[in-house]
This record gives sequence, C-alpha cells and structure tokens, in this order.
Amino acid sequence: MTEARPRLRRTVGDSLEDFERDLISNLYYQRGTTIESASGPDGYHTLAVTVRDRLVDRYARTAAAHYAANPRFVYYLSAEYLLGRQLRQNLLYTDTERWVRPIAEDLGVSLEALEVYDVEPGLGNGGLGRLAACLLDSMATLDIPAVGYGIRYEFGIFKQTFRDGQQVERPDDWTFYGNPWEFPAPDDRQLVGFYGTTKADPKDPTGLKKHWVPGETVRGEPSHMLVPGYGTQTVNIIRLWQARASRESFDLARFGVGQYVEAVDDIVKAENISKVLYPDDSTELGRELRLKQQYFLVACSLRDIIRRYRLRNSGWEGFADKVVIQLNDTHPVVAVTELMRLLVDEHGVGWDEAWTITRRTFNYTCHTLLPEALETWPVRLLERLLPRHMEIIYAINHFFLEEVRAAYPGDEDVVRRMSVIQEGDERRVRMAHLAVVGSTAVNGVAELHTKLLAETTLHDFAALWPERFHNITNGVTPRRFLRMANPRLSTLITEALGDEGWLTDLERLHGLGTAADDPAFRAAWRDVKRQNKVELAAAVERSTGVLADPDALADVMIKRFHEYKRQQLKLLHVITMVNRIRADPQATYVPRTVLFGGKAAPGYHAMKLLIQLVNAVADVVNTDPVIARHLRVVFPPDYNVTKAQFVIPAADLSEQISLAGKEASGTGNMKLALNGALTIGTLDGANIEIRDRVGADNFFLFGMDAPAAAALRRSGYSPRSFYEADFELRLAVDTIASGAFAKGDRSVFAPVVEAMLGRDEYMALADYRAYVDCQDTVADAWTDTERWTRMSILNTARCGFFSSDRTVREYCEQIWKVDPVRVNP
Ligand code: F58
Repeated sequence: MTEARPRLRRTVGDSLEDFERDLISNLYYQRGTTIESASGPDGYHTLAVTVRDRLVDRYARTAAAHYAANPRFVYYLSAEYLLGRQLRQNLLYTDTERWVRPIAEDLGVSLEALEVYDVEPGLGNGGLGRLAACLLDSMATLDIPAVGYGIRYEFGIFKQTFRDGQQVERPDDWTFYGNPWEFPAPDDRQLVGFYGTTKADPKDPTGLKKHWVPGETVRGEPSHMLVPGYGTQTVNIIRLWQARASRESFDLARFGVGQYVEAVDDIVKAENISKVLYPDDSTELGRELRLKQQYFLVACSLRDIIRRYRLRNSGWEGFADKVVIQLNDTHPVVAVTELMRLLVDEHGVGWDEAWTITRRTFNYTCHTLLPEALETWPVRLLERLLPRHMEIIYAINHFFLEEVRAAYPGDEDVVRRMSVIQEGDERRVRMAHLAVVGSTAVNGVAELHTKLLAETTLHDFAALWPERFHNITNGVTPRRFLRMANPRLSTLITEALGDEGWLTDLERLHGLGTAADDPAFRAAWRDVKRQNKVELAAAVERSTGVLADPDALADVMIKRFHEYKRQQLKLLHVITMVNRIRADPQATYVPRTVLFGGKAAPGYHAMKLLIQLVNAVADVVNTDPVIARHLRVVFPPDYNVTKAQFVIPAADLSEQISLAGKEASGTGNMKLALNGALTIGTLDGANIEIRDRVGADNFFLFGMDAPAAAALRRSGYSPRSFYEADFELRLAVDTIASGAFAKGDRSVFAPVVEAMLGRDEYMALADYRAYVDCQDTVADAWTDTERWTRMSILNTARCGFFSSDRTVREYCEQIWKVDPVRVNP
C-alpha cells in the first residue's frame, strides 16, 4: 500500500516569530482579549493552546501514518490516569520553551506565574493511575500505535486539606476554568445499556446467543487529550468518556404534565456515572455506581475499538491480529464478557470462535497482593445491572470448569477454588479469575510480586496455565521524573554524558559511574541537591509555615496512607528520635527533616487518625526549641503528581518500608532513586530489584523478608512481646499513649496504640528494632559527605533499568507483539 499523503494544511510554523504571532492571535481570537487587558488565566490558556497546536499537527500525521499502515494497536483500558500537569511537558516535547521564556519576559510575565493555572487532572488514586500515564508516555516515545481509554471524572481525587491536623476532603473541580488540553469528539459518542431483560434467540440451537433489552441507556461522550512521544513525531491519544443522558432518558411524559424537575431526574442519574472518582486505594467497596462506571468505560471503549478496527478491516478472524487490549487491574474486566456479548449476540459469531478471539485479545495486569483488594461483585447485583453479562459469565465459567475437571479429575476442591463464582451466603463474581480465564497473558509488576502471585493468590491458575504468567517490572518516565522535575540534575547529567541521549536510553546513565569518583563532579552533584532542597524548603514553608534546614538530611515518605505501607513505623522512628533528644539534649544528632506526603481514603479511619497523629507529632517537634534544632517534621497537604515533582529532586532518603510481600512494586521508590535519593527499605516489591542494581552497599536494607514475615504470622504473631522486649519501642508507644501529642488527652490516639499492640496487622513492631538500627546506620553514613554523594550518584547511574521505556519494550516483546510505526516529520 502506498502511504496516503495526508491532505493537511499545516497552520503552525516553527520559528519564534510564528510562535509569537500565534500567541497574539490566539489571545485575541480565542480569548477575545488583548495583551494590555489579559488576565493570568488568559495568558495561560493562550499559551496552552498555542503549544497544543504544535502537537495537533503531529497528531494529524500520526493518525494518517496509522491509517496507512493499518498496524496492530495497543488499547490500554484503565479506570485511572494520573497525567500530571501538561504545560511544561508539552513545552518540552515541542521544544518551544526556548521561545516562550524570552516572549514571556518581554511581556513581563514568568512561565512559573502562568503555570499556577495549569491544573493537574487527578483522575486516579496513586501508583496504578500514574503507571498508566508513564506507560502511555513511553508507548508514544517508542512509536507504538496505542490509545488509552478512561473515564472523564468530573471530580478527580479529592483535595486534601488539614483542619486541626485532621484530613478534610474537598472536591476537585478540575475543569472549573476549562481544560485547554482536551478535544471533545461528540461524533464518536456511544450508547450504553444497563438493567433490563434477556431473551433467547429462537433460531439459535445452542442457546448461547441471546438478545438483551436494556432498561436504561446512557450516552458516552468522548474527548481526547494528546499524548506526545519525546524525540519523535508520534502523538497518541487518551480517550476519556463522560456520561450524558441519552435522549430516551428525558421523560417527555412527565415534562408534558409540568413535572419538569422529576423529568430531569434520570438525566441527573445518568450523568452521575462519571461524576466522581472512587477515592479508594487498595480496598474495594461493592457499590453499584462503581460497577456502572466500570461497565460504562468498557462498553464505550469496546465500541470505539470496533469502530476503529472497521475503518480498515472487515470480518472477525483478523480482529485479534489488529487489536490487543491491556486490562489495567480488574476494574475493566467486564470487557471480557462485553466483547463476548458483542460478538455472539450482536454480530452472530459462534461461541467458540468468539471465545478464541476474546481470549486472544485481552491481557491482564495485576497490581496487588492484598486479598481484600481483589475485586468481587455480588452475583445479584450483576444479574440486575448487567443481566446478559451475568449469563455470559456463567457460560464462560461452565466451559472453564469443564477444563479444570478434565485436568484434575475428581478434585472438587480445586474446582471450588478456581471457579469464577465464589460460593457462600452471598455468591460473588471473582473478577481476577475472570481476567485470567479470559486473557492470553497475565502479568505481575515486579519479580517478587509475580512470584508471589503464582505461589499464592493465583496459584491454581499458574499451575494450570504456567505459560500465561509473565513478570513485567514497572518503570517510570525519565522525561517527567528526571528531566522536568529536576532540570538542574538533568543539565549536570547531560554535561557529564555529553548529550541528552540518556532521556530515551536511560541505561546510558551508567556513564555516570566513573564520574562518581571525581570530587569536582561530586561537589556539583551536592550543589544541585542543595539548591533543590532550598527551593523545596521555601515551598514547604509557604504551605505549612515550617522552615526546614536545607542542610539537614531530607527523609521523605510520599505515598498513599495505608497500613501495609507502614507510615506508623516511620512515625515510631520519629518519636524515638524525639525521645532520644529529650533524654540527652546535649548529644550530637544528625539533623533531619522528615517529610510526609499522601492521602488516606476518606473512609479509612485508622489511617486518617494516623495522619492526625503525624500532624500532632510535627507540631510538638517543630515548636520545641530543643528538638527543632535537630529534627523537623513537615507534612504539606494534598500530595499529587505536581508536588511529587517538587519533592523527589530534593530527597536524600527514600522510605520504602512496607511489610515484605505486600507492596506489589512501588514506583515512587524508582523515581526517588533515579534522582539520587538513597533507599531505606525492606525486601519488598521492586525494592529488591533496585537493590540488586544499585548494589547492596548503596541501599539501606532492614527487616523481615516475605518468607520470614509469613513464618512469623503462622507462628502466631504477638506485637506485645516485641513491645515488652524493647525499651525504646515501649517508650515510643507509651509516648503516644500518654497523650503527649494530644495536650495530655490519652483518648485521642488510643486507637492507634490499640491497633499497634492488639493486631499490628502489618507487623510494624516486629520490624521496629531493625528499622531504627538501620536509621542509625543511615545517620552515620550521612556524616561522610563524600561517601554519601558517591552512593547517591551510583543510585542514579544504576537505575536506568527503571525507565518505563524498558517496561513498554518488555510488554511489546512478551505480550503485545506490536511493532512501532514511524511518523514522518
Ligand atoms: C499500586 N496499586 C500498587 N492501586 O500498590 C503499587 O505497588 C504498584 O507499584 C502500582 O500499583 C503500579 O503497579 C494501586 O495504585 C490502586 O490505586 C487501586 C485504585 C482502585 C481501587 C483499588 C486500588
């Protein structure tokens, strides 16, 4: 096929003069204002649109190249994306910052001043959503034809504020001032059904084909954002669906008799589907609206995928050759049943052929090991909300269990364990089982995680189908988390390596290894870290009122608040430092600033109380003149991608202290190490792989490994025995219990103490001694500045593996089997 020459009229030039002309024109014609009377938001929107237009041209050429090549596409289905701010990224990816700076200066505004209007779309909770964004960035950078599908939540992850130290949630009305990065595409809207009944097809002898008559329909309206690759012409998209009432839901009968408000009821109900992101991290709540969101995403996206497939292809035999769908955790797993329904019921494909196509199309990434985070949905809810899908699940399960029985004759126990339906008082559908049954490949996100999945959570499946299981260790994009977040370090690295090639070939950071032995380079490295810390200290002072010493060791724990991540363990260490200083104020201590960042799910009372305790400890520490000389505790509210980009470059010590066997991978650990922070961590998730690469000498390891933790639990773990055996631990816990952080009121934090001494579900007390001793080793190491700097440089130098470009390459080779399509300039 000859490449279709896109009939494009390029409207953007590529000189400074063109850019300036477009800026002024956009200000005038798009915002309807002039330089003299433009406000801050006018300036921001104008700049955003002008930069965006440079990407539109690339996007049009990408679409044309994809159309011509008719390649196999990756479709990434994810309920969450944490894209981060767009302006800086797109300035970098279009190489226009060099123009914007002088133009802005001429006009008397700064880029930094405009950037405050660049709102980050918080369409995710944490690691899983940010991973999706890193993978999309790397797919575009590697010229992989891909589309990300998601939900355009009207309200993203809540904004966290503190009132009297307690977390208070506020809605995130992120589109209030408009979103200049987004293109509505109303022509591609889709209709989605819910509820209703199913009817047998009298002409179908197998009984497997049916007809679903939904009781309610909702419209899905797409818009897309551009996902540019770095150093390439490819611009992919992320397509986000927003729910709107379909015409049918406007109740004309009621409207006619004057019941206007009642008539609008169904509209409100329909639009609620994409109203808000569920702010839950790692624990599921079985809410009907959540399931509706999931099916809404899946139904819209699959119809869109089929529409795109049919632009260049026909027939179903070739579908799985052109379409590969990656399921980001179980949230989009009803897609397996929806594709079956579309093929069998709507397109007349026979069940067996449809099943072959479906299984070839899907792959599933698991992001957890916590049993309570594995999604299940009540059968009764599915029967009501998606009656046809429930029938399809039964049929899939029926054929699947036949296979299990054939493999394990007479073993009804394995059948019960593997069934997609969990029996019990309330029968439930196990979404992870459905995902594995309906996929070609299943992957964990770090070596240990994949191993534990195969040994525990998905053991029976790994035994039956070992070839389906893969490990693809997570990665992070070096563009956002090194180049954009840490421009100073990036410049230093580029100087040392000779060019910017490391940005797309991160293993080239190895070249810094020799520079670690050069005292001048080490001094320059320290200088960058110090400047980053000065800047962070100023920002933290603005948001918390607490001034931190930029020469103190910056010890950071940034992640969602969850018991398994063990912020409580970090806090016990902080309190131990407080107690030591109080006991001996004259001794010398390594000065530290401990920075916490992270949100707790609004319903997660234990962790919200821990947040309150962190803030209370911070208050005591920072206002006590003796303690504050050695230690500060800061907790800037509302940790998000934007704040991560400020904190990470300034960190000296990265806290990765989850109970071994609980953190699937972690990605903050990678971002921090890449920016030269040293890790104090357990043998959990990707920590293990980081340590393997940076070297045991450059990593502070402590605590039980996963087998030791499992053994301790089996032997009957008693936190109290650890408490009683360790004086400093007892003192730390007793300090909390005494009311010292609640103005003498012993009741306020009593539940924290009870949780520690009662269950201590994640065995923080068992790891306390090893942790505190390891922190003493950290403090010792810090006093040897040259050695510390060397370790820091080696961390950066040896973390090239953790680029999400490598992650995407592995997905391509092992799972997706897709090839890049180059886009001509
Ligand atoms: C995270 N999961 C893992 N889930 O905890 C982390 O170890 C891993 O590095 C990361 O995924 C990427 O693989 C995670 O972020 C969620 O946020 C879900 C949101 C929806 C409800 C269930 C948890």
